[in-house]
Amino acid sequence: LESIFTQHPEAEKPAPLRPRKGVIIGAGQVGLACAYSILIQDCFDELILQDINQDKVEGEVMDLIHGMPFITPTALKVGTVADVGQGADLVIITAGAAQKPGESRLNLVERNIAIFKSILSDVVKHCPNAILLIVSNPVDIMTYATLKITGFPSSRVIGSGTVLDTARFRYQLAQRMQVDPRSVHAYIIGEHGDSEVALWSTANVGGRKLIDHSWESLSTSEQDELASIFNQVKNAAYEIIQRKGYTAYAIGLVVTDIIKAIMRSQERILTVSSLVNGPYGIHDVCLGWPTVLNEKGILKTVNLKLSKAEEEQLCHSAQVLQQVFQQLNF
Ligand code: 6V0
Repeated sequence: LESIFTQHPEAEKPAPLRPRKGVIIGAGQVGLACAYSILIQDCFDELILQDINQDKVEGEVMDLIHGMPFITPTALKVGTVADVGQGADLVIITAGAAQKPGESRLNLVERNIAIFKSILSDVVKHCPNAILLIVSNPVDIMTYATLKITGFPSSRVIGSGTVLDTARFRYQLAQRMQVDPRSVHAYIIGEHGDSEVALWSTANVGGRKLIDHSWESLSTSEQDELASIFNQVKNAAYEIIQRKGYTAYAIGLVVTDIIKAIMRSQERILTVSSLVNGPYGIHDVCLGWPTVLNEKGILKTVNLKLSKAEEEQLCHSAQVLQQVFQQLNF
């Protein structure tokens, strides 16, 4: 094929640009939904998929690669943080064990922590400057465990937190009010799970608060309506898993949004999970909180002004997470 082109006699070699490199560890349902969304939104120059199931990850990469002519190309590879993934900017962890019949949530956490310990020793060795984005559940516990295992600065250890729950909340409210979800400003914080907290006191649309005064000032039917919206948000994953066995597409888009905020230094506010130390007497626990992200990871967090009820719910959520961690053999 050499004869197709005439090389320019004075063509200069371009100075090598440092490629934006990402690694996804765990190419299961969630890892692949992330990979697909990351590829079509052009987040990295190089993306590496790592999984213990070598045949599966090879097949997935072959399948994805055949779509490259339709998108801005990314060098997509099978590999690990110890080989082609060395020096990655971002390492996304979606690896995890699935719950076995009869197994408690705590057993699952212990198995996932064992998996994380084996994965993270290579990450620390070969990607010492990476930002880590944890997606595996229970995400707040796994984010805290990652912080302890790696010793990385807490500004570089981020969990997907309640970004997905916040998206579900905005979607439900938007449906009810018939507006675009992007015009609804409302957050879910705390645990990504049963103890999460809806910030009703600050929820607003078009500059108008959803609750004018306090929750107590609402009528019973108004309270019931809002409570039902929040329950749909909280139970969304159970409802989906009951029908199709897992959730993947929305978390894939969530992860991509977090990655774009970091790689493009957007300084966006997202309710990621990270180490919280101080506000409302909450110490030494990772949970979802409105956080500003840039190319260095976490830049700053919002000083929330919570209602009394929200404060109590958030402190309870922090306690739930701390209790899980205390029961672990860590
Ligand atoms: P899955 O489809 O079972 O994929 C897990 C993958 O991890 C499999 O391909 C495994 O082979 C792989 N794996 C296991 N051990 C290792 C290891 N040591 N190294 C590399 N790969 C390994 O699960 P799925 O993709 O559905 O879910 C993954 C995780 O994401 C689970 O913990 C979910 O609970 C969690 N989710 C988190 C969400 C969030 O909002 N944070 C949302 C949805 C799911």
